[in-house]
Amino acid sequence: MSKPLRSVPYSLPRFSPALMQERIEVDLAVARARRTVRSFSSEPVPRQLIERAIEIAGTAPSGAHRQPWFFVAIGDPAMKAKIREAAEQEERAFYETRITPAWRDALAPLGTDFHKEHLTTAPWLIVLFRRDYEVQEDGTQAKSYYAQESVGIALGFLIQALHRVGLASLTHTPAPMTFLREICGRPVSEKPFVILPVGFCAPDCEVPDLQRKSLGEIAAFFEEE
Ligand code: IYR
Repeated sequence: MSKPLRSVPYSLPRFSPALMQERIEVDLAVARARRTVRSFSSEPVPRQLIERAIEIAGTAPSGAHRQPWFFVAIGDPAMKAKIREAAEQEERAFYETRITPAWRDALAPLGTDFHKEHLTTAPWLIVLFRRDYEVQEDGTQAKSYYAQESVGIALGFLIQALHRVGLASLTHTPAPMTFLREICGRPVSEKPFVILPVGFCAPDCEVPDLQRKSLGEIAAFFEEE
């Protein structure tokens, strides 16, 4: 049986109500300025920034604190080319045969197709793996809990951390993504979750003019009268 962890004191900084409001307004404006980008500059991005962003992602909460994620950051052009080739092969099959009419209709406003230039243009590809169990030193397996949810939260942290320093990203999920395990040399206990191309926006970058749902459309509040 695992022993309970020792408890340590914890507190958060307290801000005045006005400062709390000010800070959250700033954070909202920053969040609203984030867009998923498909057009990257090939300008290099220092590895240190990618390392820090991954460390931020690694602070995400996880089921039973199993931290069921692994990040593979790829800046090597040959490896990126290999990933692009495999991804485009899957995407071509998706767009030509596997896609359903409803899905095609849903993607039409975004104008995506099987060409995945961003996989070789972006200076970094971060491949995020979901770890379903961890093989311990004695050979037994420690299962992850809520691995899918935990990795999703970590990805959210990662995207936001990159955005806050002016780096664009794209949540790219070719299906199936099993080729990533082999290219990245990961064990069978890990499933590819997403490929995240990361970099600066291309100078001529454009994004679809989409609208986000309003607060009233995404939330309900119940308060004491
Ligand atoms: N994986 C494909 C298709 C695709 C699917 C969804 I859902 C998107 O929001 C966007 C694209 C592709 O990357 O083109």
